Amino acid sequence: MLTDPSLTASYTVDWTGRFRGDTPAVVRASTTEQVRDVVDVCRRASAAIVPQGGNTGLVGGSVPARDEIVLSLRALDVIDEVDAVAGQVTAGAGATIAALQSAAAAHGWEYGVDWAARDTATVGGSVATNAGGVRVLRHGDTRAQLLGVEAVMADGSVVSHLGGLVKDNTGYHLPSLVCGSEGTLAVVTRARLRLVPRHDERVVALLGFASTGDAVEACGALRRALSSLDAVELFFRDGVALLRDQLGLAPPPFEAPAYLLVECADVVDPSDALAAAVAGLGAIDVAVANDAARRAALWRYREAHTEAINLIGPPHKLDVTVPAHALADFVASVTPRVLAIAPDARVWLFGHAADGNIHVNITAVDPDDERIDDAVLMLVASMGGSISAEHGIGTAKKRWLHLNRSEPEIAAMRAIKGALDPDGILNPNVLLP
Ligand code: 2HG
Ligand code: ZN
Repeated sequence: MLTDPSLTASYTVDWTGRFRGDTPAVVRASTTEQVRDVVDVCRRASAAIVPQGGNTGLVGGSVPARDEIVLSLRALDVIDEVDAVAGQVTAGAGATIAALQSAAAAHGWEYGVDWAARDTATVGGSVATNAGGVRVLRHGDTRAQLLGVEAVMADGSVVSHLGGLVKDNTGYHLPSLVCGSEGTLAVVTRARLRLVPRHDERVVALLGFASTGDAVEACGALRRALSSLDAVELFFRDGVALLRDQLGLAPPPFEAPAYLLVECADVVDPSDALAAAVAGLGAIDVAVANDAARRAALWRYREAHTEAINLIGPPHKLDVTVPAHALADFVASVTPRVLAIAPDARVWLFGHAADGNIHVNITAVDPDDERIDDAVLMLVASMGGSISAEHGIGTAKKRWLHLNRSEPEIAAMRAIKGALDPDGILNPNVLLP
């Protein structure tokens, strides 16, 4: 247990520096029994808990906003032997996504969910937030990988459902409910995860387009043509210039108003299939990378956006989805909407094209100016989109939950929360308005 503020400091602020809090204590559990004991003690003392994994979340969901106890799960990092026949593994909440990837790879499998914070983000946090990332188009989100969880409930009981049965229709599926509940219903200690076949033959292409509309059209065509498609990521000319200014990144091989970064992966080299699919897309230019170093260099143009923006931040981070047919329109209209409120704002757009998931980052404005969030999230809702695609609600978005969830839905969520955590000790300040 850490109580010295110089030791607890890193647990009380998020990665962006936007969300800061305070805590009387950080408890670092290394077994499920210890987690249970902490929950027991906290319940008896009416002390609220914020469960925390890698603390890479971007909506203030893992920071003690109101002096909660921080329950760090990072030390529960054991990854059991991969079941190479079933293609499954049980991983501790504190195992990083990168560690999970290497354990899977050693047995001829991969984990299907991946994103830039892989070296720090943990299995427990990814389950709690239903993390998405760059491969959702192929493998689905975290919930789609989740066969079971072990979790400590608010009453101190431990539910354990780690048998890994793929077909198991025996009532309410607690793992699915806990997944995406942001630490409000249970503390995840272990997860049983589905793996996907390892695809070692990879090719990455950077495609330039004259407009967002062209890029969106191309994304649809690539999805229809390529069964090996792993990722289609979208970013823009101004974001690339920021990478140059803030990180000193060399410019990409060509300039374009809009970029798609496309990755194909298969057991046989997918290069020819990708080249054939790209030929008819109307891209203004194309760069292809086959070897690992050049592939990573192209990926950096996309993955370094978060880091570069934070250097001029902290930003408003709005992680939204809009339907495919509205994506180009959204990209065209969101910046003018923001500038109408804050003429000096800088609006940075990038994201996961195939999911319609755009990360709207806004800098050069007061991080607390909620008029900005209002404008963007209401535009999203008016287009039939979601105010949180993959980052969750946390403390940052709960004021806007009603834009996506009806009164009866919010009432049902409250009823579930009340039933499973009647004393309100599990992450009580996130998610529900
Ligand atoms: C990504 O896709 C992450 O890189 C972070 O979801 C997005 O920084 C962001 O807004
Ligand atoms: Zn993302």
